[in-house]
Amino acid sequence: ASSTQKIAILSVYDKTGLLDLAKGLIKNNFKLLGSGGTATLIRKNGIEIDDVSAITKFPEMLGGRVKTLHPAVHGGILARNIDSDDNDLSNLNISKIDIVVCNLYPFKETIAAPDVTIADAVEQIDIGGVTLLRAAAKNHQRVTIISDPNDYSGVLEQIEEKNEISQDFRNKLALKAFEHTADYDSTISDYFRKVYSPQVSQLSLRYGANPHQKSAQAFVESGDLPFKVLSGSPGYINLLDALNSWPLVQELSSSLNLPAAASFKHVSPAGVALGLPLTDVEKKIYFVGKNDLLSPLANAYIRARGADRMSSFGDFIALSDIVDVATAKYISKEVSDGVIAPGYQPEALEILKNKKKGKYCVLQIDPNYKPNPVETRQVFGVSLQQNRNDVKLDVGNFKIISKNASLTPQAITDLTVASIALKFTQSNSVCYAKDGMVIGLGAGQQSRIHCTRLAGDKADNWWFRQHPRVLEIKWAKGVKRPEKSNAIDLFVTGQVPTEEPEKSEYESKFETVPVPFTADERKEWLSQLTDVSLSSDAFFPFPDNVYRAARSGVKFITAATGSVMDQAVIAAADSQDIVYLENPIRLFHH
Ligand code: 93A
Repeated sequence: ASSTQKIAILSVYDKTGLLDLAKGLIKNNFKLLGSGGTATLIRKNGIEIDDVSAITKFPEMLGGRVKTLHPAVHGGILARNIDSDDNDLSNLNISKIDIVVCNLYPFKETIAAPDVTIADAVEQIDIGGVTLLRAAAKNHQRVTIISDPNDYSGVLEQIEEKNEISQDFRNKLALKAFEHTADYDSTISDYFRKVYSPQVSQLSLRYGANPHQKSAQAFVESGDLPFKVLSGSPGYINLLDALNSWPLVQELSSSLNLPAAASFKHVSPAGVALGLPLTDVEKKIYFVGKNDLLSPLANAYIRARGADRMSSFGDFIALSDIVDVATAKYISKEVSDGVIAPGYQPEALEILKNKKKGKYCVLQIDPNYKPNPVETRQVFGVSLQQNRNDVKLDVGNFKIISKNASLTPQAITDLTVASIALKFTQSNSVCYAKDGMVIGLGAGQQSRIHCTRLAGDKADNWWFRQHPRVLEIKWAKGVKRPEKSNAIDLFVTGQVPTEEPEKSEYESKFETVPVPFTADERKEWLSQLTDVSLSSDAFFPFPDNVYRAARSGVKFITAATGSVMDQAVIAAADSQDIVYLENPIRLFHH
């Protein structure tokens, strides 16, 4: 080759458009070099091309495993237009390569076949091609890398028009090549995770969000999964719940130095609580038996499960501490899907393993696991990336912006519980907390006042469940816990059925049907609910939220500011003598 003649090296598995490209390059005075099959096809069609072995002085070997891996090739590709590189090349009699055309062995297509063996898959791992792509892409300052047949015509057009390829086009082609090799490598590691690392760094799931959504799996791209499956087999939504609820209880427990529990449903908490002692009334409304074992962790879960028994039905549980027998026994009596905790006492694990005929999902999380600070997910084929919301909430240092500034230690605790709960709740969200537990949470509403009402209504229900008339209910024989919870919910929300057949169904649950509350009775009972704390995951756009909260005994609020209505919102709080803390951090979560 004369020193001015440009050189293109071609090595493609997918030979689409190859002949037209080769013809075009020849027409523009390029010298062509090709690997075995590529050169053969081009030559057969009467186009002049040399074998790569003409410059390597080595034959292809190992059945094609080594074709282009040679300093004559990679020196020619990687050399810059600088004197020292030019000297090296001329000393070793190597020519610069200007264009690399390469696409890779069909690894993806190969492993898609049903009976593929590991040996088949291994043979389709392209080494030399990836090296060509990466070397040429690295040196895109000088070299053009074409990895996609769709770019052949664009390259030829530029050569025809101005006898060169623009830097801008070379840059884009280099990016495309890097994306191609990255995608290729991730396909390879995905394959080997499944064959060499199931249950360790990869977990196949029966299906995704719905039974028709196949190919579901959980995996980490380095190291091992941070949890072990001790029993059952988690589903896709179980894992969404587990991986949102665990950091919640971990953060809450370490913030307040008490055991913490969360009861999740559909990726939001139904209940969150600290392991504080239960009153006799609480024991009753949470179905704690006279002789039931209790422990701080059991108390935490009993309260988390009891806040909103309707929403917690079939929950996924997170526990901050090693699970003891008391906690496992209480869980064993409730309808629940699974649990995540840092460990289990052997006897507790046996109890949980026997739940749901062995199908109860028991996960053990590594409490020292630190997730990557950058998190990425895909929606509709587009990747979205952000830093994790790993901010620490320090409610005690939030600024008080109301007239009433008498914050109590209990309120700091409750505002912390509510705010940390919201950090892991689908937005919009508003949370009411009291005595170290969530008593009402409104999640996933587009309107803030709807969150405030929903959470407030839930807090009211929790309070009405403690009314003597509910505590004194005489149940018919054989009525189960969930049926009791459903009937109580109708009773306390004032939705007692009046029409058949629902009326009879409802009444059949009781030995004596309780008399519905009058409006005055409701008002009187609700007026006794007080010292409730409320957190909102973002600012209140209107003062209506504050008035609604006040009707459920809210005396402490923390929310972000930044609304045009801030002043009206604070004025509303002042009118209700509420202590209002400015949360400097918005807590949206999706
Ligand atoms: O087995 S390889 O990894 N060893 C190599 O040195 C090598 N060089 C190019 N595979 C190699 N290739 C790949 O061969 C290219 O990526 C392309 O997919 C294929 C083209 O082979 P042929 O020209 O023989 O059809």
